[in-house]
Amino acid sequence: MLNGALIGCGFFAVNHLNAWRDLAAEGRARLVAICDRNEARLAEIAAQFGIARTYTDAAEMFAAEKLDFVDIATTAPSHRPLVELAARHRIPAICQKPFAPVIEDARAMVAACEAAGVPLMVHENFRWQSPLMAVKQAIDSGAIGVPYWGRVSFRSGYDVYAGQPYLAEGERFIVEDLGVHVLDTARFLFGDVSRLTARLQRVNPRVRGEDAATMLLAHESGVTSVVDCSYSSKLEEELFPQTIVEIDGSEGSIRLRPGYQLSITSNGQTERRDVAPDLKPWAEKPWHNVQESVFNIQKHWVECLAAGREPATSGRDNLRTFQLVEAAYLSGRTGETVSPGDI
Ligand code: NAD
Ligand code: 89Y
Repeated sequence: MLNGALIGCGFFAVNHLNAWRDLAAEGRARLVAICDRNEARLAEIAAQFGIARTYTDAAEMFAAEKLDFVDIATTAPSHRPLVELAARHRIPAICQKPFAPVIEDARAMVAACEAAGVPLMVHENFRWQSPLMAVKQAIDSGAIGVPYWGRVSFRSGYDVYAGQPYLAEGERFIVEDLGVHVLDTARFLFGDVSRLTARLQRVNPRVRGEDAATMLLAHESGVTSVVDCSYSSKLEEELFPQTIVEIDGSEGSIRLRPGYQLSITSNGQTERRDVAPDLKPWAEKPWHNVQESVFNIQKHWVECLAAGREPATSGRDNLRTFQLVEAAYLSGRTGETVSPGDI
């Protein structure tokens, strides 16, 4: 059983706490301490999850606790100081997305953890959603031959600002917050990207940053993909937080449709499957897809720590997804096509 601590007990951290509780029940890892600089919130979460050791200061917690890992679930501006603090204490760290406000901070965190010899994983959980893992398995099975085209799409009108008011306030919004997941999913499915072109739009006047993005990606594998996301889509059927996927290959096609319906067409035959995620006892629709992926990524972290393996979404890996985010903002500003590798 690994002993961990959680820093940041806000809106999304409740999912981490529930997933850690499930992993503790499996005898894998448990939270022994939590930290939040908001005392009232800290007390509320401590009572809800029965965690006795609480701190308002992360440095005090590192000094007092004997930890196998730390899970950082604060928003991006605090990630670098907290990850560097963990590195100074030689404690393996998970860091929520977006990894950092700018790529220089992300590179500094990766360097600090490498210098300290400690694992670092970004909580980039969308590729741990079971429907998206089923799509990846379908590609890897060879059923559609060689993929040459894809679309990874997330379009919604869900009121994300109610739970996460800071999303409406930043200069950057949808690419940094949500597009990062969709771009990472495109990398997961089709591999690294050599060229990216983006068009960014702000549709909702109450939001400061862009709330719609359309991106065209040239993957090194030869796949051309379209990655699009929007929080200004007033649809007949609200799909939050589903990612819709279309893939065409030399011998067939894959479609992940609304309602988690997967179809794989191969040599003229179509196999249809319901790949809806599990509804964990603590999960709540429509978030259950994301909530299941939180459990999956935390379990992956525990397995990687035990085996001394690099996590799939290590800090180093996430730098390549971060380059896509920066490339999208650069392309959106200049209208030019950008090579993410040059960023
Ligand atoms: P939040 O503002 O509700 O919670 C953040 C908490 O961290 C607050 O309670 C705050 O007091 C605390 N905090 C901040 N700095 C701290 C510090 N230095 N020391 C101790 N406590 C500190 O934010 P949230 O909505 O829970 O989002 C947290 C992160 O989770 C964001 O980066 C967000 O993008 C991410 N998120 C991820 C997903 C996902 O699917 N991966 C979904 C939603 C949110
Ligand atoms: O913050 C975002 C995330 O990571 O997933 C969905 C979200 O909560 C709102 O865009």
